[in-house]
Amino acid sequence: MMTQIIHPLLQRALSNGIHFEMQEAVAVVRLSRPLKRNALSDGLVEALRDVFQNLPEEAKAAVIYGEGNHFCAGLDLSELKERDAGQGVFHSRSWHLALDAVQLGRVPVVAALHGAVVGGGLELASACHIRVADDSSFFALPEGTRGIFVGGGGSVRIPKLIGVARMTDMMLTGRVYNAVDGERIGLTQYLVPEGKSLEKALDLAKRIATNAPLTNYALMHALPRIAEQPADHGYLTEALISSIAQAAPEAKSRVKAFLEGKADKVQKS
Ligand code: 1HE
Repeated sequence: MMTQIIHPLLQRALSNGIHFEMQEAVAVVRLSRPLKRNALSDGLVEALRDVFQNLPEEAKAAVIYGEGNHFCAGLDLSELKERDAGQGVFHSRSWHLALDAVQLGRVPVVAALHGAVVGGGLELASACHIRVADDSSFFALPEGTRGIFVGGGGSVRIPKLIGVARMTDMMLTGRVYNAVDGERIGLTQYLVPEGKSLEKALDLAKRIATNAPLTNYALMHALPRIAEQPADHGYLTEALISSIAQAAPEAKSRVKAFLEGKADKVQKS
């Protein structure tokens, strides 16, 4: 059962094409411009930033999904007006701020994908920590054919998922990946039957919400940085963050519960 929470800091977001509600400890964020296939207008990008920068304290994980038949059709092309180079830089940087608020916020974010996940929509999905696709999902970067380039952090995030060669191919040739191939190449981590991605994403987010907050924080903020450090720096950063995590009272009580036979074992899947 969903309960709607109108957080004062989220008011502007709500009037700009975002729907927001809490389900237990999960913030459920819906792109809500179905008539425009959830195309990301400047207002919607700002709204995303506001939502993820101001999640209620009780949120321990988040899910983002799209209303209608598609997750997101990318940049709202009707707003693509003549911009000089400086304005273009600021526009792209506004996307960076918003999608950084998703990726580097307070809680892990699970994207529930269906239909078109294209252009800026794929950039948004790439800023999330887990991507769950249903069978109807398809992935493309039509920027190449529109005569533009990714501007929402896609050239940083997407090659980390699928490699530079595959992203180059998508943009040069307009290649579209279906849901099965999207999972095969690493665009998504989960593939579920059509209509089931939101349910699966919510299950995962509820589970994530039960983790020790410091572990989730380390996974969001330390792991990606460690992975980009030279190995000797990475080992030191890893040692520091793991020692901080294991010193927390929450870690002590969880390990104690396992040793006393009171916590779940790892089960063969
Ligand atoms: C839009 C947009 C949009 C739909 N901006 N209005 N993204 C693209 O190049 C993808 C463009 N969109 C599509 O290819 C298709 O619309 C979809 C495959 C996503 C969906 O197809 P469909 O048949 O369900 O819908 P439709 O009939 O194409 O669109 C319905 C309406 O949404 C229609 O408006 P209407 O007033 O005629 O009803 C479309 O014009 C509108 N619409 N997509 C504006 N993207 C930070 S840089 C990021 C750079 C990019 O993202 S470039 C890639 C842009």
